[in-house]
Amino acid sequence: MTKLKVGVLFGGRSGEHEVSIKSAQAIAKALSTSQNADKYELLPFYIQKNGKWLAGQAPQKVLEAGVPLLEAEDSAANLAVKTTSNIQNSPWQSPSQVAEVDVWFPILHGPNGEDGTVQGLLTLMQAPFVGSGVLGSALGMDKIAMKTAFAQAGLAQVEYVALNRAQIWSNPCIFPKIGDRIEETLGYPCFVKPANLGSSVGIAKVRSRSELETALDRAASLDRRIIVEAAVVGRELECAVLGNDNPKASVVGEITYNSDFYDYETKYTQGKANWVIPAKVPEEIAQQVQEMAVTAFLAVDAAGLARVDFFYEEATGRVLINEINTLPGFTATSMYPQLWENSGISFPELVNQLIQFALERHSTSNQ
Ligand code: G1L
Repeated sequence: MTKLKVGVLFGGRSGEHEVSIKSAQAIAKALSTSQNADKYELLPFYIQKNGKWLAGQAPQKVLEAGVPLLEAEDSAANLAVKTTSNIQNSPWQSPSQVAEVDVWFPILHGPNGEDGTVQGLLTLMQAPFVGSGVLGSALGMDKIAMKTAFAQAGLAQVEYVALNRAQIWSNPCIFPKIGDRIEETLGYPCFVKPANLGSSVGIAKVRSRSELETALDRAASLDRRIIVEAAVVGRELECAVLGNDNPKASVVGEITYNSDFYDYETKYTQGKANWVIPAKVPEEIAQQVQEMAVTAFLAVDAAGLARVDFFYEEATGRVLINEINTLPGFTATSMYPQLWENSGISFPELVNQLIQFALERHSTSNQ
């Protein structure tokens, strides 16, 4: 039986380069387990921090070492892509090993942090790939677009105000109105964030009009689109979704924090998190989370996989959706695979199912 060649595309120019290497390592290991080794053959492709695509020995070396390849080390490496002066690092230049791939695992953010870009490239190449397409990836990356899709699907979510850079900067007369609107609809404290989830910088918790003004100005210097969200006091629940048109939800997990750090701000900076899987919540809450997770998955046109994050307000019994992540952390110990492990799907089986869903979606797509 000829094996299916699985192209694992990892590394990349984003800040998540190292996370990408760890995720690719986990996938490579899963492909070599006894249940998968007869069916699949790994073809790794490594995108260096400088944007160069490497195939052959160099990516193998990176997977073995688990650390980035230094730029000085790449001279002897096998370039997956020959570059020309005007099209830098485009995979159609010399698609040698690229053309052999039967199905892709794109384990990276778009070249400059905006997503849907890699998925667009693979779509143009008419190649099957794991995960969401252009639309799902793009909606999963932009908090404003994501929340619009959630609202349309009738999902309860945190109150927010969406803004763009021009509104914040171009007309000083508008600013007091923006401030009033934020204070009326959200109050303090609230969170100012760049809409692009790829960038973790620029998030600020604000408690007054002057802090709000400073934070909006700073956020506008980092992103054209800005979102201001109300603060929620609630437990954080997460649910994994797997499938295409008829996706299934995993058991629900909870992220808890050391009580000393039970503050939204420190949660993200300190990261003193513990997981409880399955979450200790009433059965009807778990069920509601699972239904909302599937609804969110369909609302943004996700495919293959997504992790959906929620707030559970115990005082009111309300479940609010926070965000969907179509590119979740993907090492064997990451939340997404752990949620499935606790739902009866092992990591190697998860990788197998994702490949099968990618093939299914490709053969039934209307492109
Ligand atoms: F290919 C999958 F399975 F769709 C996939 C792609 C990307 C799973 C997980 C990720 N995650 C990421 O790329 C990352 C943003 C966590 C960096 Cl590794």
